[in-house]
Amino acid sequence: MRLEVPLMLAVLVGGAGPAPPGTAVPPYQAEQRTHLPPLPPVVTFTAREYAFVGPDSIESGPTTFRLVSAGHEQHFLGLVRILSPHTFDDYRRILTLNPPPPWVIAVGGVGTISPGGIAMTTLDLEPGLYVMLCDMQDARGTFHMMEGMLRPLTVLPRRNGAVMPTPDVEFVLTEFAFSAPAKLHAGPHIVRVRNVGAQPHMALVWRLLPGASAASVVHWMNTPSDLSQPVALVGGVPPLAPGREAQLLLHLEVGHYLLICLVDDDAHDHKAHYDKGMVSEFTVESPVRR
Ligand SMILES: [Cu+2]
Repeated sequence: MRLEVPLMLAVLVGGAGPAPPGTAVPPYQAEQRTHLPPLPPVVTFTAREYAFVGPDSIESGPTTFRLVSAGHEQHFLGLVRILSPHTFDDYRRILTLNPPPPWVIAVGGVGTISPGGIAMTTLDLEPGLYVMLCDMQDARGTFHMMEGMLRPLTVLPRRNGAVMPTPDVEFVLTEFAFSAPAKLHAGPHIVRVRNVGAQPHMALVWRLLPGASAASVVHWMNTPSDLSQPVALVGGVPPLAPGREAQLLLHLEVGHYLLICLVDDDAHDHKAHYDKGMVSEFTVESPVRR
């Protein structure tokens, strides 16, 4: 499945940033400046085997991370903050530590997308050092982050002045459940995703292929020999530390979807959160009213 850029965001991409001196300001930009608070800038990262292509630094404040999958494998963009005085090299040394030390804070990112897909998440980031990573595995079982999909991102002290857009939907994450609407209308949505629990959680969005259900997806997840992927991956929010939030920009088509959390319960038995209840189905219906 390919996500189209919502109309609102298409306008935003075209209108982001000030015009160079001496050039005419398009009418919609002038209108945005006088009547609306600035929307978050959109920063594009392209994922391929095995690298993220995109800027090394961004301004602080609300920013929309747009992940474009240009490869032939599934990728995501996980984002963690590294607290000072720790460095990127410090993080490399503890990459496989589970759970990570307290100076590593999961701040979300853009959830896994199928090859050719595009997904977007808006995050309000404080200045500091961050790391982007993808820990999907290749056909030999090697994590993508060991093959190049691991790089620092600096969030500068200078703020971009943007404000978070007003969401129309909310997904709330806790141990071990999603609180989310059972039905949504097709089309663009801004979803506020909040972790109110005591553990990190994620909210990946998977579209169920015909015949699949939450139960059949969990069975597939727990059966490594089953290679029938019954879902299309349309993004979502990778792990978010307790108390953090993100905004998901979804352009939903009619169909059946799952929210799923793949985090392990490291505080207890190391079982996956989806095995403890963090899998939730929702239906997307046509917005046409009869
Ligand atoms: Cu969880």
